[in-house]
Amino acid sequence: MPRLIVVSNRVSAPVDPAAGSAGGLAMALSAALKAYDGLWLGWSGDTVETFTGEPKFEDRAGVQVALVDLEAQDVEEYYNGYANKTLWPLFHHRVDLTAYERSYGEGYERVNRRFAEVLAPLVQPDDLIWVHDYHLIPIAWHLRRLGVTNRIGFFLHTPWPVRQLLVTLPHHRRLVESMFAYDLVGFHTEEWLDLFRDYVVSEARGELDGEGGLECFGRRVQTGVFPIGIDVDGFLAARDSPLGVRTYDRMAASSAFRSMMVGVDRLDYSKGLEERMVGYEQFLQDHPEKHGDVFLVQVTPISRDEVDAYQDIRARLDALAGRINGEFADMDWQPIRYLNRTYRRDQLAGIYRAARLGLVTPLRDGMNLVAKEYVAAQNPDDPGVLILSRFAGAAEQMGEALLVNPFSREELSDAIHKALTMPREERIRKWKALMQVVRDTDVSVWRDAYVAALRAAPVAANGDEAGSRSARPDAA
Ligand code: GDG
Repeated sequence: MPRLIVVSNRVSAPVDPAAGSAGGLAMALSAALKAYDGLWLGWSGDTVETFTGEPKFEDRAGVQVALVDLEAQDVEEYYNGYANKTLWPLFHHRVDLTAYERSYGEGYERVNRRFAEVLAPLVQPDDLIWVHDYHLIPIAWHLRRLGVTNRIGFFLHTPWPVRQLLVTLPHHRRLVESMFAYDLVGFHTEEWLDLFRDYVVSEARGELDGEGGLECFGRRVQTGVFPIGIDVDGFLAARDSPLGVRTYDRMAASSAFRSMMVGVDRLDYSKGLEERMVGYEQFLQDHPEKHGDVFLVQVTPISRDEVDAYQDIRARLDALAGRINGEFADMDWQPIRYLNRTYRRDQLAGIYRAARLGLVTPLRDGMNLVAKEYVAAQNPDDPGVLILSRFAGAAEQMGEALLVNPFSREELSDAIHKALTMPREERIRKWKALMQVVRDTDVSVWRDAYVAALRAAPVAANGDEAGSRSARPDAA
């Protein structure tokens, strides 16, 4: 088995896997790398006065990591700027929040080049290189220019945007052309891959080769769909650990004679948190008889707080949760427990298990692992019901959930009522089908399928040749 080099923006392998970390990519990659002789390279999260290009090597719970420090300007332009203020909102169809600053694009290219310069000397002839997410799309192009001929794959954890929105990005064509320096480009769902193909064919005049490949810009890239999953056994072990069980007991006691609903999401405008609360408010208005019988535990760790849009949504959610509690609460009942903090993974598993209903209602989401964790945590004899947005990538696989349009408060209200009154036999039937999907597509299946496809991909790129053959302009 060749060595696997994983590259992502942050190296967020948790020091203690049972504690976990709030982020889908972090949890998936640390689970994926456990089984491989590998190296994980990315930003340390620290800044330095002057970029050195010298990574720090560490062992994190059995995973070898190489940490790169960046300059403050890099963090501002590449991370807070192009990644979080440009590509993230655009890829989640929030053109209203997308910033189109030239300096962000320059910082993005600079940091991608820097990462490539750090990585190139570490690469051995048989290594496979697997790049993750929108932060690092052009890194393969820079690696090719530095003469790296290894197989390089890219996986996008977010949705791919529709062509009509992608073209609002200055230099959209250059971004897509960078993806043709890879040997394999992977997405979570057929829908995201279709949208990528649509751009390549309709905007860039590329062609499908009939074998899962795309030809464009004088090059060919293999494409594929690889739905990510969770580490099912690891998650079940966390659920059944002493702290997982204690948390379940605590939550079960605190929800005696009441049905608990749970939401777990980073504080992000893509997760549909406002819409969820408004849908729940509608439910409370539609069903006064349920007052006092249900409550929502919403676990929402603060995320990307240096970006204005995140501060804005945080303030709006504080106000909304406060308003709903103020309007409906009684002396012994509060409809929403809104928790801006991070819990350990084993605690989360216990919380999920105690919840009669899992609310996963993003407005647009690459996959969404919370949906899979909620299902995995349930008691097979008396499982809860998953309400899932049809706009999460997970909906492509999890059709047995109650699928909803999260933009409709009435649909959300009806789904909550349906879930709370669903007979046990129906809950068990749905849960079994969903659990089968969660098991069949767990994180090791995802990793192995991707790595096998990368090893099998026809080699398209050839070091210097790839760099020089490409017409991709160098300037930002
Ligand atoms: C991106 C894509 C895609 C959350 N709060 C706590 C906590 N979490 C964990 C959850 C889950 C993870 O964070 C969130 O994963 P998601 O998949 O829901 O979402 P993103 O972070 O946006 O992830 C997404 C994913 O990448 C993988 O490809 O599915 O579409 O946007 O594991 O449990 N974990 C702990 N405490 C918390 O308070 N320990």
